[in-house]
Amino acid sequence: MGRPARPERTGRNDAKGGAVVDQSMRGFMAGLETAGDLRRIARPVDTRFEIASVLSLRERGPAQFFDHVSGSAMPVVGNLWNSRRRFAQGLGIAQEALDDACQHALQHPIPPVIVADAPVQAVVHQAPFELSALLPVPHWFEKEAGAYITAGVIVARDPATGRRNVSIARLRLEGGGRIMAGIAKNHHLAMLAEKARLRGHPLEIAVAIGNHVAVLLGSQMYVGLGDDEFDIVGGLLGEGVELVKCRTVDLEVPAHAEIVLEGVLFPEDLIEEGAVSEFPGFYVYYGPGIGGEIRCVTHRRDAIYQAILPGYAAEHCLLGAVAIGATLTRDLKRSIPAVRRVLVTEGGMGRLHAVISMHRPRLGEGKRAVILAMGLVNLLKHVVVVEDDIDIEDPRQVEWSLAARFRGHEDLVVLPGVKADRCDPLHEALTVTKIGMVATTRPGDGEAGGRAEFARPPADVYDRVRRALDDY
Ligand SMILES: Cc1cc2nc3c(=O)[nH]c(=O)nc-3n(C[C@H](O)[C@H](O)[C@H](O)COP(=O)(O)O)c2cc1C
Ligand SMILES: [Mn+2]
Repeated sequence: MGRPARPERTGRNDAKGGAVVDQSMRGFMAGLETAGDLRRIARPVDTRFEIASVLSLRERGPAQFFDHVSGSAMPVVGNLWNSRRRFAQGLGIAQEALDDACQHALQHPIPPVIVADAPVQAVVHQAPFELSALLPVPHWFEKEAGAYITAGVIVARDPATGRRNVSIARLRLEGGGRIMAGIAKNHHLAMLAEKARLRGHPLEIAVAIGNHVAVLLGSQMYVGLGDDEFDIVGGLLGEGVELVKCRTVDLEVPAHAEIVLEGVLFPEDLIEEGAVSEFPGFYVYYGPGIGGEIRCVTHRRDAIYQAILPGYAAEHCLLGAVAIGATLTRDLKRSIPAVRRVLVTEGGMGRLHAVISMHRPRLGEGKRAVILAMGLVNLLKHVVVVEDDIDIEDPRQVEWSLAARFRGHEDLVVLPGVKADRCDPLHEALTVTKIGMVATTRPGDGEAGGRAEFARPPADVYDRVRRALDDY
């Protein structure tokens, strides 16, 4: 089986010596604005619930750029990466090539490049400061106790191995430079915090805000503990992501980001979170999060603050969906070569539902794929398997498969009482019923005279018309 080739890309710049690809978020925004796909909002907006309301009412269309945020000199951009099409545009490829680009990046990671000077360090603020005065951080939802940074890509180092980790966790502002991070226990960042706690040290972190989609998408890839997500970012960009050394912590951050926060997490310092929104759209009550402190903020001279609408929202769901789908495609193919592609769907909150396409699976092989996928990704609970004649991005075709190829008595897999993710809205004592539906053909389907013989005009006429279709 051929390895996916790196798709052709556009959007290169002519910078001498440095990056060939524009690694900034603002470069992409300029292109969007030219294409009429970025809406500028001149009317002053409040960080308290007003930005949240606009972003949720305009969840899908153009990116939203808030020029005037009350009490802040910094503008805010939201709903920037809210479709698969945008992701592809950001990577300079066609939408159909997004999957292959992710596969290529996972198979051909490219290490970062360290640069000496970075636009993101043009302005430097040292503590003490009031973070909410420096940054226009939105307060999103009514029952959440404070404002959350939602697009912060957190860089940290494993205290035991020194290996880097890159991921997103929302950070709540707690006053002054204080923050709180609610991190799932199974995430690498939580493991690093736990290692630091056992050593009796704080965990240094650096948080990059205002990133190229490659950085956001790379941060979401399910790679192993010790694997540097920045290498995947490089694979997505087609060149090493440019990093600059932080001013006050022993970490490196994307040089082309808009804003960077440098500081520490105190793993012993637990702060009760209360209600927080999660991707199912509901409030959840996870208990205590980890406290921390930001001691230095650097940013571009005219920095733009990026906000990702949390909860059941396209951008939040899709960043996870595309990354989880890509890692599952890779992992399933390794064990079951008939697997072609895995799509984690947006309706399934970008986390809980997947469609797997397979090429002529053997009897029972679809069920094997279902169980393997659920075993690999704790979150997955409803999985549909279809044949590779189906476009899995088209829900109509997937449903057609269920109508035409799925027999409930034989093709349904029901697994009650499987360990669930803490985010599953239906879990009971952290277990849930997981279901697989295998809607693939069986040997003999489609034979002349059978029930699944497609009705078409005679092949000679049909093919002749197809070849000359433009003439009709
Ligand atoms: C917008 C956004 C917000 C997220 N917020 C959180 C969060 O608050 N807590 C968390 O544990 N994971 C959060 N995640 C998911 C993690 O970033 C993701 O699972 C990541 O792969 C974890 O990587 P790690 O295991 O290397 O730490 C968020 C993801 C996105 C896209
Ligand atoms: Mn990781």
